[in-house]
Amino acid sequence: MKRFIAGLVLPLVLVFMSGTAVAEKPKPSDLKRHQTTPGQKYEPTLDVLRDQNVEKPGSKPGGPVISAADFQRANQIYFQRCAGCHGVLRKGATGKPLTTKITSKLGFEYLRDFIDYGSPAGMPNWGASGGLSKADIDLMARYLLLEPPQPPEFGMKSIRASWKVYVPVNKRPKKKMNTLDLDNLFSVTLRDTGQIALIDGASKKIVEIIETGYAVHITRVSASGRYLLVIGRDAKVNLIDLYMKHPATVAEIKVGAEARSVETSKNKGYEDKYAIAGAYWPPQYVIMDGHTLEPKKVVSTRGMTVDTQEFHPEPRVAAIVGSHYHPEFVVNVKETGKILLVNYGDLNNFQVTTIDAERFLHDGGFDSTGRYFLVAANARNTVAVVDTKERKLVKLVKTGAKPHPGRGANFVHPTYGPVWATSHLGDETIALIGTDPVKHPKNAWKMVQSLEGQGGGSLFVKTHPKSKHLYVDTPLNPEAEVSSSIAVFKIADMAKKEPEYTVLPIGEWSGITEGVRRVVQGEFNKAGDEIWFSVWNSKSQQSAIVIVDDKTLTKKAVIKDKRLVTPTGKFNVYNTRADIY
Ligand code: DHE
Repeated sequence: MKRFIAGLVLPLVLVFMSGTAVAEKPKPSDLKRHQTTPGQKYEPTLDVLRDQNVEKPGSKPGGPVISAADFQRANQIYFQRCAGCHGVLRKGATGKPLTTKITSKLGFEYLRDFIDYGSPAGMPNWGASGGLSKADIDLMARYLLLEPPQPPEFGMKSIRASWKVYVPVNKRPKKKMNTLDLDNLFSVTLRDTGQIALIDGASKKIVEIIETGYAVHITRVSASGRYLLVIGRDAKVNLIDLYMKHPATVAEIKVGAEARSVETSKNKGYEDKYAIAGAYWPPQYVIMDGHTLEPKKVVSTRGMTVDTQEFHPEPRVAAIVGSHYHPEFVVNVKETGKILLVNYGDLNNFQVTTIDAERFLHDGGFDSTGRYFLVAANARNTVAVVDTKERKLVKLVKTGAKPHPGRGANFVHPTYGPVWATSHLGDETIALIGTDPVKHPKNAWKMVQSLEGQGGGSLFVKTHPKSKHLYVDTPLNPEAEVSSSIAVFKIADMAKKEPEYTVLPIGEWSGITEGVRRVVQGEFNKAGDEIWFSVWNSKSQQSAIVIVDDKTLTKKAVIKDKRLVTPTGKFNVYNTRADIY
């Protein structure tokens, strides 16, 4: 039976009626349709910008009166709850623009009621759900009638001023000074403490806790496997040297005020040479020296959207991967829908190939050969495929509602040959896209199968070349049983029309009884015989990592440690550097 989560499909928007604006309290029978869904909540919260003090713009005559303190409070709410969809500058992103030209037409009462009740088209019901108090809703309606404040830019001067080298290259070890099995080490995001835990794959013991940026997000690994690059939401990049007796940060830098992505150069001859980080605010990417993080070049992503070809003032940088075919980074620009092939071969005669793809690019990964890059344009229910060898768009493939692959999962399907998989935030399906244009040309770049999983609210899928299984998480599903468990498909069973899946009760296996126990992001060990899942509770509650034996699908180990606070992403050093997923 198919189960859809109503409303997950659509972005967080205010819907405007043309002409005179009327926002009515929905009828009681309609209130359910106005309920906020998990997909609506999975939008950027710009917590770092939230805490920056910005100047209050002057009110126009007859405009709302807000004290400086109220303005800062409204600003905090806006950056935390609204800017992810409506944009930092209120010019619109996945949500509609909220410029004063528009809001002044709508008027205070309309805005107040809309914020209160939301809309079935995607605007959360902030008041009715208890997300905002009546006083805050009133404040936000007045705030939207003021001109938006502009957070500061962060150009080369600020970037360079934030750059610190703690251990210069000539003071670093010439060879590995510890006994760690680096290839089977896991870098684990401890989201709410702003740290990563390095966990030994064999003993499952935490070997190091390292301070990183605020609400740390992802780890990537340099081509040689020596350096970890970790990015926080405050746009701080940490370069961690795994050769030191005790792996530690050797350099750090801030590339902006808000960021989510980081990567290193992987092309032959350029291994470890460069690093790159992409920012949400200001909208820009920064190319750095791979050994010291010295900033070399900062490039803005502001520009025209691919479809309407209108100017977008704040297109955020989403996923970045390092090409294996050219000295290039593949940089995905979210709001304009452009995929940039940024050539680092000659930074003085800088070349960028722009591929028009689809708006709202978010996350993605390579196919099994490392040649094709597949990225989800999530609010457009599309996966864009780029050939990184020929440097061109191959196809835009329609999927289910709001695809969210992480880096996706590659395996050989019993009927269709090599495929890449993504699950979805907005429905329960898992889309399989054929990736072999040579031996399976009929299936290439088509959704060859849509599997039915546990439910929507999925973020990550995972398998390994040695595994016979595909694992699908559902951490944002509203049902506790679904969000705390994993669905596993046998790849061999996919030859059937409606393959069944096994449910692994990971939350229960963790032995934790408190909290929501959201189970998120599977990651294999180097050997490909076990998969690790985070049991992600809130900061004050116990979390864990549960390790599953891939052959028997049984619990193998549980890592619990008081230092393991809000573990989310896990990055096995070998699999991450070799792009195995
Ligand atoms: Fe992520 C990857 C953005 C919320 C865990 N996340 C990514 C990428 C982007 C992104 C652009 C791809 C990076 C790359 O490949 O270079 N994430 C965002 C957001 O904008 C969003 C929706 C909201 C926000 O304000 O940040 C968001 N992300 C989350 C979470 O809440 C998650 C589940 C928990 C956490 O730690 O924050 C989360 N995101 C992850 C993980 C990856 C990721 C684990 C890497 C997956 C991989 O396999 O590579």
